[in-house]
Amino acid sequence: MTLVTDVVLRRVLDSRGNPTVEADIRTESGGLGRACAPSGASTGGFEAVELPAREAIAAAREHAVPRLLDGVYVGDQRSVDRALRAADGTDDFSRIGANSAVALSMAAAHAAADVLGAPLFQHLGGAFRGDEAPVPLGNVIGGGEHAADATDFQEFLAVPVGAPSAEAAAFANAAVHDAVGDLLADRGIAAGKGDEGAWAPAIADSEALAVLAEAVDSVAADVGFEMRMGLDIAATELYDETAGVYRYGDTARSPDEQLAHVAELIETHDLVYVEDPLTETEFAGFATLTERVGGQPPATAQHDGTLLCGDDLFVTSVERLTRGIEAGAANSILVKPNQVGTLTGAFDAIERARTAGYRPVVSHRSGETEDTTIAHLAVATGAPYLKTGTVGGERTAKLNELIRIEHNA
Ligand code: 2PG
Ligand code: MG
Repeated sequence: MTLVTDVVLRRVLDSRGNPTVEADIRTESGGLGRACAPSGASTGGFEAVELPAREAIAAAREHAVPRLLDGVYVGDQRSVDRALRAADGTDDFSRIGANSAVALSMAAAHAAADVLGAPLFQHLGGAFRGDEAPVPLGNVIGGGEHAADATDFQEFLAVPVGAPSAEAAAFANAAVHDAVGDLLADRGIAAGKGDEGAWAPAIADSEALAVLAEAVDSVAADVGFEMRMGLDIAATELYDETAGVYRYGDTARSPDEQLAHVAELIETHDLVYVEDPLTETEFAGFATLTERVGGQPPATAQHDGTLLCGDDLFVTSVERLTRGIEAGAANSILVKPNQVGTLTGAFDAIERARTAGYRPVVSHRSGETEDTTIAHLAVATGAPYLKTGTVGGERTAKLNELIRIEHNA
């Protein structure tokens, strides 16, 4: 019933106007699944390899498609992903490209859901999901690799911890985005938008935090539930490996100073979420920081301390996460299916995280499409957070899908 009978790969546009890979998978019984690969700008050094779209498509047509057509059932996701791994034959998908792999892996899952006539999250295991939908994390101010001449930190996030629903949270984040725009205008600060639709003003991180705090407080007063703040520091991008320092424009922080700076920001601003505060090889530094702030208040429904999330540190890899768990590094993992190349890889990372009490945060990439798979993945796995921006069609595609899922629509 669910045997793969046809696979099509094409180049489509992503939100930066770059080519990305889209996959269509058809089944024997007429099921159709379609998915697109996202693409990062601040990619971790240990991620699975993205190839130029044309190259990835050619390689996948040659190596992966024949295997998928050779008796693979879309309903058995592990066997789909095993076929992709076998077709690739490397550890990092450098032969067929993690972009082709993830598009095919996700398209197979969509095809299986289509055959079942069920929403994707149910096929992925969401029949036993809890009552709570994931809370969207809203990137409202940003710089780093996502915008030139803006903040040093990559993302300043609104975190609607007290939202009664994902829908309320998504609208609250959009209201914070709007309020930040007004506050920047009041201060006479011009700002365009970065790759994820966040405001990208040329201001210091401290001023961005002050503006965000004001916006979050005013929206919290309006909506009547608790809103907090978070950061994605994306510190790998700030780290100068040769000099062994974190660079902030003309100034630099040693690894100890960086750690102390982040700990102080968490304490002063009651940050509830901090991603990649240190560079991607700093398991020991992550462990020190986690010990210092990971189990402390602020307490929220999602966690009883600040979530310290590893993105470049873990790259959705069970092996790197296990190393982190053993070292006590971080207490949360960012989950991006394209970092590992398959849905199975993302699921296994989430499972490993859960057994160790690490919170999984399912995430978009800075380069996105209208694909909504991550909204289903977050719901299916009961992830407490979904990081997927606040405004812009490729971001609202996921948020609106989350709202539909919450409404059982
Ligand atoms: C991140 C992501 C998404 P990119 O660092 O978390 O916000 O950015 O896709 O550029 O790696
Ligand atoms: Mg990140």
